[in-house]
Amino acid sequence: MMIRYKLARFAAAAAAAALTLPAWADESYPGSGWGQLNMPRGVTDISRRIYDLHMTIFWVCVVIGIVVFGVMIWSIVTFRKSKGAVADVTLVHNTRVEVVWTVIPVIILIAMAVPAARVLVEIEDTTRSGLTIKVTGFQWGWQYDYLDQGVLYYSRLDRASDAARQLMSGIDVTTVPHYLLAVDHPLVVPVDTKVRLLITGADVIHSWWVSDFGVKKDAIPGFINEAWFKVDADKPGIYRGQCAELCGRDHGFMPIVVNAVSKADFDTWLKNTAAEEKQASAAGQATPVAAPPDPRAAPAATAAPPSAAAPAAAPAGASG
Ligand SMILES: [Cu+2]
Repeated sequence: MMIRYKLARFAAAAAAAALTLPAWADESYPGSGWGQLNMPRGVTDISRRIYDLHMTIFWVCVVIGIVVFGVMIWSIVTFRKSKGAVADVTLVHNTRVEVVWTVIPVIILIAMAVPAARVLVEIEDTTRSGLTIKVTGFQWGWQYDYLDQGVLYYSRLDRASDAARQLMSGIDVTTVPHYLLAVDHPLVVPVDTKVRLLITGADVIHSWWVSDFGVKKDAIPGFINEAWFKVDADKPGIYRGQCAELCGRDHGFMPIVVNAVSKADFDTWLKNTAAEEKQASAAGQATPVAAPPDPRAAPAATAAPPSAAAPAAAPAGASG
């Protein structure tokens, strides 16, 4: 009786907790409420394929769980001692049962491996891209290098978030728009274009992660990792991500923002930015105009990113 009462109380508490879940959700995020319990469907074909694969495997697991736990609970209840059940101690080996419980899981695994391998191959296929951008993670921010367009700039936490995050800043972070998820210079890409990313790290391992694109790739010093995405033609917009590899003190303060724009807008932006950079280098400035004037830790900040270009090649070559 006591156990039944305790179980009922536990069930009531669990139900109450489940009902309050949507209240925890931040309404400023897309897919708020229950949607936040799952991964987003995203805005690229590959992100949707990853999502569909994830849901397929999830439902396979749900069915397996129901069958296994169903048989288990039914057996426990039906063959209990109080009903006069006596344990069978003679059954030590049954070839037919063993073959069945080996073959069925193997078939299930193969059935799951086929669609998973297909999506994986697609994820790794970076050929036929329309734009190549080298992404270098550094402590703490990102450098974007449009290799064929001669545009290079740094992307760091935006001023408002940076001011609010300081110890005893006195700023109410809930008043800062996109707190810790905004940058000074977002990555700008055209929609409906296969964008190839060459991802590396300048100091420690970072990870470039934008869940709406289905991209999460480690940025490792001395290595170039590849990734790609192609934003739907009808879904230009701002997409946010974060560094997904614990990379040190300010790991939580190097967000990623991608501005997906129409092809025409992208061309205009590219032309303007390239012209600005040319002007800046003609004027003898050490850093491109697009790089944010960074008031904090000026010597350290300017010293770190330029070294970003070198280490990718050197250590890899040295270590063979
Ligand atoms: Cu990082």
